[in-house]
Amino acid sequence: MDIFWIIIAAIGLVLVVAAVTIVVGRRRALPAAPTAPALPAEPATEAPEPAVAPETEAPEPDVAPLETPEPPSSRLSRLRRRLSASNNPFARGLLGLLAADKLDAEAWEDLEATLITSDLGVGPTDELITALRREVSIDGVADPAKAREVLRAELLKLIGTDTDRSLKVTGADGKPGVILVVGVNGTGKTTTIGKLSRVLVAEGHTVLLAAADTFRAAAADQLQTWGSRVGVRVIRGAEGGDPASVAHDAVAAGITEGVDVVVVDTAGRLHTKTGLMDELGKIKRVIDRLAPVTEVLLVIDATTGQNGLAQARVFAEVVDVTGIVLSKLDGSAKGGIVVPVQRELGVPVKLIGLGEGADDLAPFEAEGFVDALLGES
Ligand SMILES: Nc1nc2c(ncn2[C@@H]2O[C@H](COP(=O)(O)OP(=O)(O)OP(=O)(O)O)[C@@H](O)[C@H]2O)c(=O)[nH]1
Ligand SMILES: [Mg+2]
Repeated sequence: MDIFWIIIAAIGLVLVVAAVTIVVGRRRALPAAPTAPALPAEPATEAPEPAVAPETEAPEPDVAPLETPEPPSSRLSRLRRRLSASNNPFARGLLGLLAADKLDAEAWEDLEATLITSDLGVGPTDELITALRREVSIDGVADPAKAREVLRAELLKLIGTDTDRSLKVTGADGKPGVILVVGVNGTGKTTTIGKLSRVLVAEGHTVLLAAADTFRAAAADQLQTWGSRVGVRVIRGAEGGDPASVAHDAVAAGITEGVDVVVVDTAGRLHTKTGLMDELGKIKRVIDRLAPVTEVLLVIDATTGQNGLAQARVFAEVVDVTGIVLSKLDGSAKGGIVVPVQRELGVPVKLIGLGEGADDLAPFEAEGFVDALLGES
């Protein structure tokens, strides 16, 4: 009997121990939620943002490295393809003549039509055809090598080989040279000044630009973009401000800073000749009082032909132009325009624009131009 009770007690003890073990074990397995407040963990665990951005996050300096413009002397050879027959009706007409094995009346008429279409003008076309007929056409048969030679010589004669086409960029008495750039709107003045400042920089000159086209703020911005690429400063005024005062400030700054050349951009959008005369006249007078204008460049868009030339003539009447920039001679250009432009305005073409690229401006040079038109000899 005693043993029976001892066994019952032992079983009871075992059961109690087992129950206690299970309960304690379960408790341990439960998440320790109450003791560790794990709830809104995000804000607490992330490092607090510093109120002030750390020094290391300062914005990158917005200064692009300065560009090195191409030396002007190598440009025409690089750009000659843009004047070649595939791009230019003038060159195409001339080469068509060279390719003809027989120069009959029809061939001469075709050539004449092409030359007129290429804006060579009626007078120069007559002169060229007369000279060619005299020298090339022997018994109605053309000798292509001879034709090329004569053509080259006659074109050079029309364009002029002993003309001084250098830019006057040096002022007197230690003052800067001043280049005033004028022309009908859209012809390429601002672009030309941008490209020209690169030519001047490549030649080792120090340059200052004057945004005296105060019609639109965008005009000054456009100039600034060009200038900043080669480290050239732009003096600008308020939109709608007095262009002459911008030109004055720029030339005055140029004198104080001792720069070599100041280039002045102007607006082309003047509707009356009187308005144009007043504005350009005032700009020029104001500059001349400080440092004489050494060069007045008239920009003419070669694609506008005789019409563009007629518009350009108004500028030549109100200001003494000393050189022509013939822009946009690439693409649809009509190279023949060089001849009437010089003849009618009595001023040499000094620079040609051959594209929208930064270094697509070349010094004009008769031999290089004619050789580019006629292709390799
Ligand atoms: N293809 C080609 N485009 C050119 C050349 N020169 C200028 N242009 C383009 O002609 C357009 C007008 O040029 P701008 O320099 O703004 O002309 P702008 O005379 O200053 O014009 P305004 O300030 O309005 O009087 C631009 O799109 C130039 O990129 C060139 O030689 N060839
Ligand atoms: Mg402009």
